[in-house]
Parts: sequence; structure tokens; C-alpha cells
Amino acid sequence: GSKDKIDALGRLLTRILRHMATELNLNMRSDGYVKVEDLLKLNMKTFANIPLRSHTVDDIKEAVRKDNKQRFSLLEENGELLIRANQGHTVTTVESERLLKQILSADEVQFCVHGTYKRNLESILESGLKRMKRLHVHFSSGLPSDGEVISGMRRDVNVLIYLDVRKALEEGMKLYISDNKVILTEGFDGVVPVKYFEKI
Ligand code: HQG
Repeated sequence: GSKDKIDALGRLLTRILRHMATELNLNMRSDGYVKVEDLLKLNMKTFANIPLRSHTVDDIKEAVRKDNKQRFSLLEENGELLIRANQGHTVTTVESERLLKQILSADEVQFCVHGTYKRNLESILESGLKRMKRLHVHFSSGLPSDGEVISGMRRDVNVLIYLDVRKALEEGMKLYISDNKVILTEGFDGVVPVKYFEKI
């Protein structure tokens, strides 16, 4: 398909797979997977105004392959093709332990940094990093080199908060890593307290 068509499909897939399974009555497993066949039956239009039903399995595969942050995974099981978003969910159908791989030692992490904006900093320093609407606070496991995008933070962030991974693990914070190498945590009750910031 054309680049615009595939980009628009990717954006819609992101929205559905992270946020809309419940309201759409989509059968989503606790590891986040839904059947591609079920998606292609949905009566929705992409951001390019193309009905989802007019897309093919090959379009979906192309959208997954071309996604600039590797937001999706495909899985073939019992002759069926399944798809999931690797991170970013708000739907509580997914369980961290099933979607993600737990990080057990600080040695597994070279780098763990949350990207945000100056306008949020005062509030973050007051109340810690909150997961907001999502299930997890997001951290990147690398830094973008010039102009490149990186999974786990937006391209236009202007504040970087480094997590003290060793201290967080020592004190019982559960850290996870997604298939696209985003580091995720529920913190403690959805908050990563300021005392776990290594530097800003
Ligand atoms: C901020 C994108 C005030 C937080 C990215 C962030 C990532 C606070 C915003 C993924 C706060 C939440 C996630 C506090 C946190 N006071 N602001 N106490 N605590 N915030 O979208 O990390 O392209 O839920 O810093 O690349 O921005 O969608 O999280 O600015 O991977 O794949 O509240 O989304 O990826 O925003 O982004 P979000 P995020 P995709």
C-alpha cells in the first residue's frame, strides 16, 4: 500500500490495540494479542478515512514492519495470525507479567530515561512520575541520535529524567522491558517517587 495509507493504518492500530479493546468488544488476551481477523471485521475508518475492513492481512503486516518505533508484534498460533501493541496500553485487560519481560538485575539495563517537558517538571518534582492514563510510566533504554525517533520517548521532549535502576530494584519496584525495548513500571501504585531519580 501507499506510505500514507500504511501510516494511517498504523495510527489506528495503535489506538485500537492500546486503548479501545474494551469499548469495541474485541477479544484481547492478557498478553495483549487480538486476532488480525477480528480487527479486519471492525467497522472503523483510519485517519486517512479508509475503512479498516478494506485493508488486508498484508497491509497489517506492512504496517507492523514499517512502524518507526516497532510498536507492534505479530504471532502465528494454531494457523491464526495475532497482533498486539508492545506497550502504551490504557486497557486493563493486559497484565504486565504476560505482556512484558521483568527486569531482574540492574546489569540488564545500560540506560533508563524518561522524556518529558519543562512545563511538567515542577509537578513531577512535587508528586513523582505518574503513569497518568496508561498502565505504566515509560522509559527509553537508549538515547536518540540526531533526528532519529526512539521507542519510549517522544521526539520533542526537552527534559530527561534518569532512573536509579539499582535503587528502584533494591527497594522492590518492578521494572519490565517490552519487545520494542521500552522500560516500563507501575512504580508504587502508579507513581515513581522522586527519590528514585538519579539525575535530571
Ligand atoms: C507527564 C509515546 C505532571 C509525563 C512515547 C508525560 C512513549 C507528569 C505525560 C509513550 C507527571 C504522560 C509514553 C506529574 C508524569 N505531573 N506531568 N506528576 N508525571 N507526567 O503519553 O511518557 O509514539 O502517558 O512526563 O514515545 O509521554 O505513542 O506518557 O509527559 O513511548 O508509541 O505526563 O508514548 O510513544 O504522557 O509517552 P503519556 P509519555 P508512541
